[in-house]
Parts: sequence; structure tokens; C-alpha cells
Amino acid sequence: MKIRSVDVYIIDLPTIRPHQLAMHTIVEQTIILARVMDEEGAEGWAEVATIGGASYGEGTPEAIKVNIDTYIAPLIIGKKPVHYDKIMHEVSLNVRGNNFAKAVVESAMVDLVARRRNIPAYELFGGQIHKSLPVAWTLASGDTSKDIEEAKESLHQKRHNIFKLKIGKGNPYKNVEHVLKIIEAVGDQARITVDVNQAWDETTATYCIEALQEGGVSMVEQPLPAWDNEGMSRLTDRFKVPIMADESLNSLQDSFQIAKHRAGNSFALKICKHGGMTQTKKVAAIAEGVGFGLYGGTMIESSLGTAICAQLYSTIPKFEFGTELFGPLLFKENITLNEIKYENYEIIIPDGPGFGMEIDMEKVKHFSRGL
Ligand code: MUC
Ligand code: MG
Repeated sequence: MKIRSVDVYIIDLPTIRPHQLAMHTIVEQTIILARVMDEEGAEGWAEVATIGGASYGEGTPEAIKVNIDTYIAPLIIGKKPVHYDKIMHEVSLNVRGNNFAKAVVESAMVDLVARRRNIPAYELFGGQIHKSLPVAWTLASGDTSKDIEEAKESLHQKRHNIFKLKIGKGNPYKNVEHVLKIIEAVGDQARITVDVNQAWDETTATYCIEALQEGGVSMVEQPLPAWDNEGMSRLTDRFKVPIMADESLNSLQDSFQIAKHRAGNSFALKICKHGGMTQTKKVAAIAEGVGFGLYGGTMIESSLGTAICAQLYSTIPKFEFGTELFGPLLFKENITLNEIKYENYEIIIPDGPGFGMEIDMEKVKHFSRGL
């Protein structure tokens, strides 16, 4: 059965509270949905999420849609979705970069193939190793006492016991104090990590990481700008606390260079950054080969995007740092009829068919731009 059409929807969904990163505060999260339909009308659906328009990365929602519609869809229409890896190789020969666009298209083909076979998508990636995975919550309300309250409530509900703190915005030294206060409040019951989202220079990072390491932080994510791999190498050498590559790790080739130069010693995986599920497994293989710890990253996807990540991550042997697949918990509204389940500090990997999520077409229409 061949692919007949590809449709892309840009959707803005409100969040339950402002989510503050170094470059942008999310009050409405933008996701991109792709639907691939075959000649008999069977559908595959997928999602990627973006943060803050063009402020987090180059892949803006508008560019993702235009580049799929204009350049990628014509390359996949008329092809058999079961050949998704071969098709994506051909796409990569004709379309440079555009990893988010490639990722959402590949995942939609995977969903279609798995649904057609009535199997969960993880069966197409070697089978499931984990039925559930630990899931971190990001404390990013921008207010220390609110963050502490949120962390305590989350521990009480057995929802999360790993907390990532976004500390790239504002005064670095005050932000270090904020982290230390949170460790003081909940550090005996939870693992605390930080994400700087590229906001520091090397001198600031050296000073701040010293204090964070001393204070008991268990991982520092992307302290330096994405281009500064040499600086990341020096920090990795200097400190015991793991240094994680996120924004500096996009392509498979990036993962090899980071591993070779020890520009970090752990990876934040994200299907969208790496250009798809198949590429993400390859990045995970580089980490396994070099002995790096993995984190199951997110761009704050809603339920469908989270199911895609969860299913793929469930086929990867080890996540030293757990995952951060908390996205659906931050959204006020959902675009699927069913929900992702969380239990006992873990995300339950959804079963199939496909990614196991049923699209709520009414919601898609309601929240889509221009529909
Ligand atoms: C990032 O940089 O990791 C993931 C969790 C979160 O709060 O923001 C994202 C992006
Ligand atoms: Mg990050």
C-alpha cells in the first residue's frame, strides 16, 4: 500500500503554568502534527514540539510545515511506508537539516505501518525492554517557593523524584542559590539536576558548577553555548558531576564528535533533534559504545509526541538519568482521546497499535492554526 497524502497541522496548546527557560517562557506550547494516509485511507499520526518559535532552535513550526509540504511530502508520496528507513535516506539526500520535519514524517510512517500490522510501534524497533521508565519533572515556575511546593506535592503523589531546574535565565549566582534552597528542601528525597540551556560562558560555568557539585546536583545540562565544544570538554575534565550535551547534540555526526572530544559525558536524546526514530537509535548506540549515560529527553511534546518518545526509549537498554517525558502533565488540553499514564515515579509505556494514541479530530480542528 502506497502513501497518498501528507498533512501537517500547527497547533498551539495552553500550559497549566508558565514554564520558564533561558530564552523563552512557555504559556502556550506549539506542536506540529503530521498525518500520512495510504491509498486505502489508513492513517498514521505523529507529533514534534518546538519551544519559543525561533528562540530555542532553528526548526520553527512554520518552517517545519512549509518544508514538509514543499520538499518532503513530494518525496514520500507514492512510496511504501514500510520502507520508512530507505525513504528517509532518500529524503536526506534531497533535504538538508530540517531534523524536526524529518522526524515527524518518519514517525507518522512508522505509526501507519504498525497500525496496519496491528502491533505497537516499538515492535518495529527491536521490541520493548522497559514497560515503564523513570520520569523527571522540570521545576521552572520562576519562583523558588512555588518550585519547592510543586516538588513536595509531586513527591507526595509519587509522581516524580527527579527534578530538573531551569537556571539559564537571570543572575547565575542567584540561580545557584535557588538550586541550593531546593536541594535543602527536598534533596534527601529526590535527585536534582539543572539545565542551563547554553546561557553561561566558561568562566561563569566554572564558578557555578563548582558550587552546584558541592551542593549535590547530580547532572548539569548544556551549560555552554551549543558551539562551544572545547569549553564543554574542559568542564567535563574538570568536574565529577556529569555534563550533558543537549543543544550541542543534534545529528549522529555531532554525537560522534562529542564522544570523541568528551565535550560532555552524557547525552540528552530527542527524536526531533536527531531527525527521527531510526537516527535516535544510532545516537544511543554511539553513547553505548563510548560508555556515556543517556537521558530520555523531551521538547515538551503533548500526549502523542510523548508516546512516540516513550515507545522508542522503551527499546533502548539503559537510561542512566531516566527520562523527562512529563510533557502531557504540563498541558491544559490534549489532542488525543486517551491519556499517557504515570505511576510510581514512572511513565507507563503506551501499547499499540502504532503509538497507541487515538487522535481527537475535534480538538485538532479547534486548536489548529488556520483551520
Ligand atoms: C530542554 O532544553 O531540555 C526539556 C524539559 C524542559 O523543561 O525543557 C525542555 C528543553
Ligand atoms: Mg536541555
